[in-house]
Amino acid sequence: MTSRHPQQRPISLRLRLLFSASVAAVAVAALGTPAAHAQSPTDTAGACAKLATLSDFPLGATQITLAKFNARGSASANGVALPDHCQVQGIINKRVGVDGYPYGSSFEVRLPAPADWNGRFMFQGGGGTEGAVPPAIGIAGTLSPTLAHGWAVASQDGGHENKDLPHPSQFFLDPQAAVDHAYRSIDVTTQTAKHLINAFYSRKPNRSYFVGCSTGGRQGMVMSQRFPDYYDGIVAGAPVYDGQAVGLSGLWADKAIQAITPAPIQKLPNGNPILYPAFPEADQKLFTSALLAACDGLDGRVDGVIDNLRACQAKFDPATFAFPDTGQSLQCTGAKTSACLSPAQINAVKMIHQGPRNSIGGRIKAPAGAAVRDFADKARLGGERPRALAHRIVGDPSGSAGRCLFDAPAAASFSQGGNFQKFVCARIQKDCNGAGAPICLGW
Ligand SMILES: [Ca+2]
Repeated sequence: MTSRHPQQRPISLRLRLLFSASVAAVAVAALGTPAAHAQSPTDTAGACAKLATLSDFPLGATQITLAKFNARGSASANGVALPDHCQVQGIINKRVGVDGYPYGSSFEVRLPAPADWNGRFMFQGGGGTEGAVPPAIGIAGTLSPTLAHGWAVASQDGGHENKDLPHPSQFFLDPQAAVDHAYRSIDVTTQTAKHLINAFYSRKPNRSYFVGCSTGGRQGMVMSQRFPDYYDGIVAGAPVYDGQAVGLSGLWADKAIQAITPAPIQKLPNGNPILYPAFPEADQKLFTSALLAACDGLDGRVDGVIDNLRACQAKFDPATFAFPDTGQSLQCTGAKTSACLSPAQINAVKMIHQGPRNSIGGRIKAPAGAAVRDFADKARLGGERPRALAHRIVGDPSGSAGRCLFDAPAAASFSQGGNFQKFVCARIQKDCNGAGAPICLGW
């Protein structure tokens, strides 16, 4: 493995080994190699303690904060007792961000005793916007915890700790933290984990795998493009692309449903509104049955799956649809009953399907994955062109601030000078914050 910085070479689109989860599970299970030598638990504990004083890390700014030997059975995961292992924690590039909050890539590496090590290394991918180091026990489907099967495992926090921040999305306002979450944290953690493995076992892993789902799946794809030499195999489960499109579309849908939720809107203990009464499950099922009745057969097979989306979009208008067998219109012509949806519900569905728009009807993000690429932050996804709005939200997007959020791209025209992040925050607050909560957009 080499440890070149991503800027030092062109992006490679080579996908080294991209498995489906099931194929990968079979493949990696067949690649085991016994550890070369064995040590007693006492030796293992001593070797573990020595890692606390290791100094020649590939990244200079590395601090080890824990090097602890855990005896077999002292902890368990998924009902499986964890083996003797060395638990190492640390932080790389600890610093204060431009927003004044502390940042750095915190990581954990768990190393089974040399006698138990199968010679392999697994990186356990992150989830959501990260913000905490998950226990590096080796979450990998039915192989979990892989630590108990002899794997050395690493995990990390994406370069920020939510406990240190006022909001989980705060880190998007620090450019380095955004890059850390995009790809840098998994890069430096990989290098550091392999260094620790080499120090602990006196040899490199003979096979290395990246396993992740959701954000971890995205990280797997980023690994394949930016760091194709790091891993012999990658399991990229349900990779999340274009998080901005997903986030904005979700917020837009919440807005549409919230607008028709009967007042007073109840709230969960955490303050989030309960929007379920606007569109309860029975009404959701009614809509689904109408959609299937209109579109299932358009792909040539009535199988409960709509494969011809374009034809469906051209044909199906929930405001005018009537069930062919009963003639019942989907939209109520009178009072709301269990057999129809109110015009307000139909309108909300059409708004959601239309996707986020600004106040003059301009498209911000296309729904259903057809993202407007100008608004995709490719840096966050591991690509090369960090130029567009990230649309990350700090604060409460409800109320007037939420309305202004969808006009935010207009502010992008002011991005050529000065500190864009602060400017957008200030502008949104100045224009929209009279009755709403503070809101800022990250870059
Ligand atoms: Ca079908």
